[in-house]
Amino acid sequence: METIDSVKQISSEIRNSLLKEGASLVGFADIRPIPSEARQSMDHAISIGVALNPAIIRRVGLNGPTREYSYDKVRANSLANYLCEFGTKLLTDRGYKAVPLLADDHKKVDKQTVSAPFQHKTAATRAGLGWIGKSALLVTEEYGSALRLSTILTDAVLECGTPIEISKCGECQECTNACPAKAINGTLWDIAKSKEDILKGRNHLINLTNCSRYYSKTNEMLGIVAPARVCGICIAACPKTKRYIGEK
Ligand code: B12
Repeated sequence: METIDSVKQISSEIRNSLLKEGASLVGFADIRPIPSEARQSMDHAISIGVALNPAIIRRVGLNGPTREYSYDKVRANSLANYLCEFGTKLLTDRGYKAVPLLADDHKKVDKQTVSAPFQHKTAATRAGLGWIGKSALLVTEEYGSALRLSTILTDAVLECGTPIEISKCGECQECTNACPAKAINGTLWDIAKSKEDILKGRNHLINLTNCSRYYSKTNEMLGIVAPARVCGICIAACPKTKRYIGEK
């Protein structure tokens, strides 16, 4: 039986270990509002964020998609995957169940709905790490959207953050105006829509066809192949990202 002290202790041990191993952000989430099948019957999640290289993101803001960003995406995914497996072992060594959901989980994406079985951004907002921006990306105070995410689902009781359910984008339209594909509608994230149907929650924010078409065309010209395909213009345009990369 967990006591408040034991929950605090394991949470701080896991957080500190992940930060020491290279995580940029770590949060604990109560994910019980998500359908049980999607969360594999686990009640909690650990959200892990790995920041992208600020100089590389600055150049995406100036030049659009680049090969160097595709390499940095692979680098950040690889660290996020390592941290995910490292954290999973910390939990299973203590007798808890833990399921690692890796950063590069594109193979699990349903082609019809263009969605994974569980969304990393859901764990992140539930952990209180940030909100969903007009870009449909997670926006954090510390790194803006310049983060790759991985998630650990677990039955361990953890000291959970306060979920963020309201967008803090306000009147800002920087990502909407920057997107060359006109894929961003410019509307505020409405969690009621996401709760009703997560696809509806995303589709009121972005147009996937426009996003994918632009990214496929530019990546082909640059010789970038899946799974390293990138755009990143909406990441670079966010004022919170700009603060992180030293542009504001
Ligand atoms: C399929 C996919 C795509 C597709 C579709 C994008 C989409 N938004 O669905 C395409 C190919 C277009 C794409 C593009 C990009 N992607 Co992508 N993609 C994924 C993937 C593999 C699955 C996403 C998914 O399931 N979509 C279904 C929709 C419904 O969910 P969602 O939009 O991802 O998340 C919603 C829920 O989390 C919900 N939500 C949030 N909080 C809560 C709370 C509650 C209670 C509920 C009910 C719901 C809820 O709101 C979110 C917004 O719609 C994820 C990895 C993953 N497993 O999460 C990466 C992921 C979302 N992509 C990512 C990135 C960075 C990109 C790109 C910038 C590409 C690039 N590398 O340059 C672009 C940006 C496009 C954009 N503006 O959204 C990152 C996002 C990181 C971040 N900071 O937010 C992820 C998480 C990968 C990672 N490991 O870091 N992607």
